[in-house]
Amino acid sequence: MLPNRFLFLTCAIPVSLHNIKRMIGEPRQHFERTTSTNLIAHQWAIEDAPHGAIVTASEQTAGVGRRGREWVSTPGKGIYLSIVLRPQKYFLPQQCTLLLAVAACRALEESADVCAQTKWPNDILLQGKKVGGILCSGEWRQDELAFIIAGIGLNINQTTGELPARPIYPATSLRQISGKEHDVEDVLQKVLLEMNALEQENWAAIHDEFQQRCIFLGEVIGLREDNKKYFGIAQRIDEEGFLWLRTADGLRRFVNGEIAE
Ligand code: BT5
Repeated sequence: MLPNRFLFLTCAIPVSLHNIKRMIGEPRQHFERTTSTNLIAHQWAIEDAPHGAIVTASEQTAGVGRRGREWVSTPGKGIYLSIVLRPQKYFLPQQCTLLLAVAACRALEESADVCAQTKWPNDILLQGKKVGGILCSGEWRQDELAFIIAGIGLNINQTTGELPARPIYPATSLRQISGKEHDVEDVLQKVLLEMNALEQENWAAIHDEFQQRCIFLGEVIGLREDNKKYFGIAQRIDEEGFLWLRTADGLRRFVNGEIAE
């Protein structure tokens, strides 16, 4: 049984994460070089950062992905952005990942003649290659969500040698796909504009756009979770951001995982 507050997201009213209208993107702390924008934003949120505050960096020395993996953050060539969100409604970190993924896809498409796709749970792809990743985490106090830190890394102007080698879904940058250099700050502003625009859209439509953009829905996939591998048909991503997989043993619901092949 879903909490009543879930109705806020499923019906056709704006997502509108916060009661007091605040722009996402203000206030902003920018660092030429820092450890991880997620880490700084988390500390700032514990202190007093309001809903919508952002931390950006030109370079990260300890950028992180899921499970403590490294996020390669080439100086001056990518977007390293973390947003403090204080949702006043029922809103989960994995829903926030979907929201940010849609904003990033739209921003990339506004910046160049590209077609951006998502790969559940947290990847942004151009031509089947990983151009960005999202890391959202929630801070809970008792049963209440105090804040979410929504972090995104987007590769903008990196050349091949500046990105890590990956066996599947190799890394790429917007420049490698579009064939030209881009203004990193300009793309960043587009992501923020889209985040603000999405707050005025309804969750059903945003969730639907994420699914439309997701590369493997309807296909047979292998999914690794906690050292176990599951095979099945990826059926859908539900409104709470879970993936439903039809396996030989029936339907299973996943909140996270690695698409293996
Ligand atoms: C992610 O993790 O994709 C989430 C990355 C989030 C990074 C942002 S940057 C701003 C904010 N501050 C932080 O410290 N983090 C966030 P995951 O799905 O676990 O993918 C990590 C894997 O992607 C690594 O193990 C590499 O294989 C690969 N990888 C690392 N750097 C990459 C890059 N720049 N481009 C493409 N792939 C990369």
